[in-house]
Amino acid sequence: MVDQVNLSDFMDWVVDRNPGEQVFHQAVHEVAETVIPFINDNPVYAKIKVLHRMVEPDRTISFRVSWADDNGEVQVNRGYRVQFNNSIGPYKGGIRFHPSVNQGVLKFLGFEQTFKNSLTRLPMGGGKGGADFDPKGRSQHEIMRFCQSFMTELYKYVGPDIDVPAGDIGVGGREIGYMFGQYKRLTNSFSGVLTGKGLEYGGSLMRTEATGYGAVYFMEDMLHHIGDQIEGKTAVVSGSGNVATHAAEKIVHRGGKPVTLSDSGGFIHDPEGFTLEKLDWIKKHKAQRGARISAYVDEFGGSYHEGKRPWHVPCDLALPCATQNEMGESEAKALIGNGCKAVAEGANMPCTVDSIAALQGAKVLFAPGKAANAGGVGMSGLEMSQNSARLHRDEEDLGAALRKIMSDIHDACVSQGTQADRSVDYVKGANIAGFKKVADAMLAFGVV
Ligand code: NDP
Ligand code: 2IT
Repeated sequence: MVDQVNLSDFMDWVVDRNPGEQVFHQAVHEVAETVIPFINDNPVYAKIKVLHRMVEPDRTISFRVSWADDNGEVQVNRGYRVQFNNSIGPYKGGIRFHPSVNQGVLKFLGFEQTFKNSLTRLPMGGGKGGADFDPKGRSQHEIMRFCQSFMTELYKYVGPDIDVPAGDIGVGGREIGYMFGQYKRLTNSFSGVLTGKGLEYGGSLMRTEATGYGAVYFMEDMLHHIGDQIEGKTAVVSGSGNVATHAAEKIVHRGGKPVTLSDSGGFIHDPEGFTLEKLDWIKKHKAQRGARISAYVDEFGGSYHEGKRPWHVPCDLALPCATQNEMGESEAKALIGNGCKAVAEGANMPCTVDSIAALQGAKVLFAPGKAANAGGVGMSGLEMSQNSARLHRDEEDLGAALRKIMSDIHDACVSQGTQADRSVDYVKGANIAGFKKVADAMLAFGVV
C-alpha cells in the first residue's frame, strides 16, 4: 500500500499520461511541489491516491462547431468543456475563445479552477471550456452565430446544478448574452446556467469588476500584512481586457498609479498614470474585439512599445492580467532590479516557474492566480445563489462580500503558508488550503 508520494515519479506519470500538454504539466507541477509534502505528512490522502485522481478530469468533452461567416463560407472550429472535478459543487469556470485554445490549455485552466473555487469557500467544482475561435475582426453577427452554434452542442452537458460556465479571454457580457439566449431557446427554461449575465436577465452587480478589483484587494492584504499599502505606489499592469482594466481602476481608487497596459501587439506606457477617465476610454475602445491598445497614444500621449511586454518599466507593484506565461525569469529579474515589492497574478498562470522562483527568492511578495484572481468566480458563486434564490443583492452588499472573500483567501494562505521566518509562501498556502477541502470531500465519497 502506497503511503508516500514522490514528486518526480508522480510528475513522470502525469507527463506520460498527458503527452504534449506542457501548460497542464506546469500547472500540476506547481501544485504537486507544495501539496506532496503535505500529503506525505497526512498519509490518508496518499492511501486513496487522491492527487492521482485529482489530476484526471472527470471528463473532457470535445465537439465540432460549424458556422457560416458573413461571406457565406463555412467555418469549422473545435469546442471543448473540461469537467474537472465536482466534489464540492457543480462544475464552474469560464469559456475562452482564442486561437491558442486546445485540450492542454483547458486542462490547465480547469485544474487551477478546482483549487481556486475551493479557496472561495463557495460550493463550486472546477471546469473550463472554450474554442479555438478567433473573435478578432469578426462582425457582431459572426460572433452571434458562432456562440449559438457553440451552445447548440454545449447545452447537452451544462445546467444550473451540473456545470455553470462564465466568461474568460474573448468571452464577455455580449458573448454570454448570445449563449444564454440560445440555451434558453433550446431548453425552454430560464435558469442560472451561465454567470456574467446582463443585469436585465439574472446577472449580478459587481461581476464585471470582481476579478480585477479582487486582485488588487489581495495585493492590498499582502501589503497590509507587512505594514505597507498601495497608496502612492506605481503599478505595472499587463493586458487591457476585463481583468486588467478593472485592476488598474482599483489601483487608482486606492491612490496608486497604474502606468502600463498591454495587448498581444505591445504595451502602452503613460508615466502620468491612467485616470478613471482614461480607463473608461480604454474599456470602450477594447470592447470592439480586435481593437488595438496602441490607439491610446494618439488619444492621450505616452508611448507605445510594439511587440514588448511591460515588465522592464520601473514599478513598486506588478499585476500580470493578460495570459499564461507572459512573464519569464529575465523579466522577473528586471522587476526585482527595479525594486518591485509585490506581484499578484490577475491572469491564470501568467508567471513561468522560473520567474516565480526568482521573485520568491528575492522575497518579493507573490500571489498566485488561484488566490489573487478568485474574486471573479467568487462573485459568480454569488450570482448563482441570487439566481437560485430568485433575489437581487445590491452593490454595497456585494462589494463588501467580495472584499471579505478576498481577505478570507488571504487569511487561508497565511494560515497554511507562513514560514519559519514569518514570511508567507502564498503559493504553498493557496495550494494546501484549496487542496484540503476537495481532498476531504473525495475521501468522504470513497473510491469514485
Ligand atoms: P479579455 O479577453 O477581456 O482580455 C484579454 C487581454 O489579454 C487582452 O488585452 C488581450 O490582448 C490579452 N491577451 C490575450 N491573449 C494574449 C496573448 N496570447 N498574448 C498577449 N496578450 C494576450 O480577458 P480577461 O481580462 O477576462 O482575462 C485575462 C486573464 O485573466 C486570463 O488569463 C483569464 O483566464 C484570467 N481570468 C479572467 C477572469 C474573468 O472574470 N474574466 C477571472 C479569473 C481569471 P488582445 O486584445 O490583443 O487579444
Ligand atoms: O478563470 C476564472 O476564474 C474565470 N474565468 C471566471 C470563472 C467563473 O466561473 O466566473
